[in-house]
Amino acid sequence: MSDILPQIAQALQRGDAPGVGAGVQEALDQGLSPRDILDKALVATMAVIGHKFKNNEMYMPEVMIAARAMNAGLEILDPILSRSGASARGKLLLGSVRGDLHDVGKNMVSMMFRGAGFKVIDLGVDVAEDKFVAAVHEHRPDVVGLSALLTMTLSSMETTLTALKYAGLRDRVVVLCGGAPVTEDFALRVGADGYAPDAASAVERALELMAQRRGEKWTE
Ligand code: B12
Repeated sequence: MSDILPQIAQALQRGDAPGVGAGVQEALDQGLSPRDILDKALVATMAVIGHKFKNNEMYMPEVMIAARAMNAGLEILDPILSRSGASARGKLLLGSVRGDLHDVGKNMVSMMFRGAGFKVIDLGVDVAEDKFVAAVHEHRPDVVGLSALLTMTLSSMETTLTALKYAGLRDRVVVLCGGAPVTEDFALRVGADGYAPDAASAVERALELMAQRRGEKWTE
């Protein structure tokens, strides 16, 4: 097997979006699995970038450009990983909460849910509480997914849940929280139904919680 995965990793570290795109396409053409490309090249390298950012070996503009390159890779994998013949299994409304501009993890969550047959409405980043409320009114989702990557924006998760409660919508939806600083404890404390540590387990958790809500046990 060629060394295409390290090449993608290098392009991602350089923030070379066309390079990441071409590399991902090349890896697919070579028959590598989309899951391996995602996990072994893209997600693993974002973790390295996160480490460098933390240690001041990479700075904001570089990380921003790398995130853009990561999203370019995700865009190519998206139609493959989210391809599904299943009719809509449910509807997910998703967004990064107010004050939070991180979207790479959220985009992966979107992709996994679409792959599992969900219809996904993605409100983007820095989504204010009233926007979530209006969108729940409009789209009537089964699940609302809140993403936060900053300790500082964890409070926006809480205020979003409060806003849903005051709008009389809280009991109509399953609310799932996620993002690096989020824990199950925190999610339950602020009134969400649950938490998932990553995009793949988020789908399982959502299905479980949806089944509980219907008072039935999920079997699959
Ligand atoms: C990329 C990045 C940025 C980019 C974002 C670009 C973009 N388009 O997303 C830029 C450069 C803009 C940025 C800016 C900032 N960042 Co930043 N950033 C990162 C970095 C390096 C990677 C994040 C990422 O993409 N991870 C990869 C994805 C795949 O992982 P993930 O997001 O965790 O998502 C997974 C799970 O968490 C989960 N998940 C995510 N969302 C959801 C939602 C649901 C519903 C569920 C169930 C699951 C789920 O599933 C995902 C996939 O498995 C992290 C470091 C890190 N280690 O996380 C710092 C980090 C998050 N940033 C940090 C900081 C401090 C900032 C800034 C404040 C810096 C500054 N001084 O201004 C600003 C704030 C901007 C803002 N208002 O949001 C800190 C946060 C510290 C903290 N705990 O508060 C971190 C941890 C870096 C650090 N160690 O210091 N950042």
